Amino acid sequence: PNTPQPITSALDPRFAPTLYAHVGQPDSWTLAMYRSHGGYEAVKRAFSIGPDAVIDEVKKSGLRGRGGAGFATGLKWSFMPLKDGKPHYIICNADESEPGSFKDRYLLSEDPHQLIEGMIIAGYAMRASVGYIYIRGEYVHAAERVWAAIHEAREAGLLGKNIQGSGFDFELHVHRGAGAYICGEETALMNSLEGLRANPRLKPPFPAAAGLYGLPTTINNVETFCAATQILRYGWEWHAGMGTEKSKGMKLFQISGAVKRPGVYELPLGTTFRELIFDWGGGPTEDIKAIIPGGSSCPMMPYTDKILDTGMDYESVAAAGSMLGTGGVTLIPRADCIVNATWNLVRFYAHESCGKCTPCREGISGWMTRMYEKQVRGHGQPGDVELILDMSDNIGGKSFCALADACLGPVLSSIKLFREEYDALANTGKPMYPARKRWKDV
Ligand code: L3W
Repeated sequence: PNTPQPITSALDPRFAPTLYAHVGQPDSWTLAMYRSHGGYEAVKRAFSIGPDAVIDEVKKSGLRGRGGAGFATGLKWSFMPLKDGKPHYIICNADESEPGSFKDRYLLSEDPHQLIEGMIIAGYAMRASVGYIYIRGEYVHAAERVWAAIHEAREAGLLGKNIQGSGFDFELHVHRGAGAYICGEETALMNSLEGLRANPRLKPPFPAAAGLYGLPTTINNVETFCAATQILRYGWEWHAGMGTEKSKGMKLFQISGAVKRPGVYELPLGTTFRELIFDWGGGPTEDIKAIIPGGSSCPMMPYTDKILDTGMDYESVAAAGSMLGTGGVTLIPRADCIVNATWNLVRFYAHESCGKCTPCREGISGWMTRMYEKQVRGHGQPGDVELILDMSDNIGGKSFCALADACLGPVLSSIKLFREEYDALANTGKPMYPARKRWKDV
């Protein structure tokens, strides 16, 4: 299960090769191969322009966090106090676990030096001397590749004391998670790194003020660090020249579900859903009724011409009523019972709840899961949908972190879009679309 799946990554020849340019190529994970195509030139440039200019460059590039929130990266980096004399940390969030998201795993396993280079650049810019790469427990193969790449980089003098005569000391460590989605929440991740139970912390204070061990910390996603490498290599103008006015650069979009060519596609932000699904994904395999645009936490959208023609950038997807998130697009077939499909997601969030706060522990893991099971097993009663909505109202915005709200994304959107399916199950106990045989049932 830890062997990478075949990659259907496709680079659009109209755009300069970037993050996935070497994914899938022989020995792409080795230092020799990485250097053969200009690897570690970006870090040299960073050392030559100085830390403040690096932050300025990332700011001007318009890069926004690729883990789901889309927060401005340069701004986040500039929050780190510079003259406090305390140790600073940077962390790479490689706990990719959001259903529908599978872009980071290939960056980690196929091009780990791109990430390491981005982290050296970020560490230099933010005066951090230690970086941690927190890798999802199930990504065994990816963790081994990253660990080996760090070893190679250290041997080559790219990590350690006085890197390449710059006077900058930087060390990197890999930390493997144990398979909990909540560890992708940045404050839970820091607790986990500290050896504590992975319960989220209250924000503010944000990590730049009080992060790992209470010290200034910046956490970015794998794709964000890799994009920083490319920005330092090609310059901010190159990055700012792609995408839309407020969503700049290329993005790793993932497509899965009922589509002919599922995979990861590197395309400019603002590319339409239609282009991703048809030109790159080869089109749906059957009649589709809903799209999840950015990983399961993002509300479902109807599969209509209007949505298909919507650009995949932070603003356009928000205007269409959802979120771009990680860019993990999932197509839901017409013939699948939406209540059953949503129950699948509810069970995921229920299982991954850390149990710290009552609305999530009792609301999602308890009440919501049982209500969905009741419907899907055919024991629904009139009034159940109203009860689910009432429960959602008592959970939404009242939990400690975003996990419970994330679960309500698919719940509320599926009720809004496909109320008739919910009513049919609640009132008659019979789904409008009976469960189909799956490979595991055959
Ligand atoms: C300083 C402020 N820093 C915000 C920082 C904050 C964080 C970043 C974004 O969740 C989303 C979530 C999921 N001063 C600051 C500040 N920051 N205000 O900016 O913060 P935030 O709170 O908007 O988001 P988050 O907690 O990082 C991430 C969505 O992503 N999502 C999740 C995907 C899951 C994965 C995965 O498994 N790998 O990516 C998908 O859509 O719902 O909204 O660093 O500290 N005033």
